[in-house]
Amino acid sequence: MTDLSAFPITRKWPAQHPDRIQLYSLPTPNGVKASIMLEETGLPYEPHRVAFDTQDQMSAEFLSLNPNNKIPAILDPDGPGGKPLPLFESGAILIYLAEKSGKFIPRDPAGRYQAMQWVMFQMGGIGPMFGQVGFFHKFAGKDYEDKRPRDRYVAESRRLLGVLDHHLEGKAWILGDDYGIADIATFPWVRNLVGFYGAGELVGFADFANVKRVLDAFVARPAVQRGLQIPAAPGA
Ligand SMILES: N[C@@H](CCC(=O)N[C@@H](CS)C(=O)NCC(=O)O)C(=O)O
Repeated sequence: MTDLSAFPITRKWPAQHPDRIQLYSLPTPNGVKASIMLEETGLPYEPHRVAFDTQDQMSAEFLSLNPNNKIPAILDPDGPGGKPLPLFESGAILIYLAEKSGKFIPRDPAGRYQAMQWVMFQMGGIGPMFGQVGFFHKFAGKDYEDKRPRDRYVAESRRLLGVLDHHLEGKAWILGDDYGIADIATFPWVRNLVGFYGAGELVGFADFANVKRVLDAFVARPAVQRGLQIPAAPGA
């Protein structure tokens, strides 16, 4: 039987199945990247809910795994060399799970770098910029009188959507015919921008028909539908 007791995070979120990948998350645009990937690969895992309303992400147990107090994070009891591997940052988690499962990343080296390039594009551009649109359009920043910060992030988000839209012309997925980690990184954020943040009109989403087409295909995948609900809310 696998023993994860050396990891303090398992004291707050005990592992019922310590032989499975432990997922610490919440269904946010970064969190669902990990749950969707786990659902897509079929790797056995056990989800644990990190509740923001009770500041679980600031607890000593969570910080022992991710000192950056952000979800998602995982603990794989069977990491490289058969040793447990704790891991945070959703981009690193996607790459790790793709390599572990041998799925959703091209086998050829050039294709692998293309996948990483688009994951980095999401991590460094789409996520941070769309997140700022959320702050200035939906959350506390919407009450700021000065609209210049909001407009700057809207313009940059629109520019990024244009880059993605142009790239997706004639393609089923970001890497062409094959669905993979670049899509799993990117489309939860696009969905969130036009859905939860309600910023579709603000960024002129109707101008990006290719992005809309691929978003619809992404959301229609059964594993995506499941991953968007994981970890489930209490009582759900
Ligand atoms: N770069 C990180 C960002 C993760 C992130 O920002 N997570 C948010 C939810 S989407 C979070 O945990 N926020 C909690 C907090 O800031 O206290 C990643 O991609 O994993």
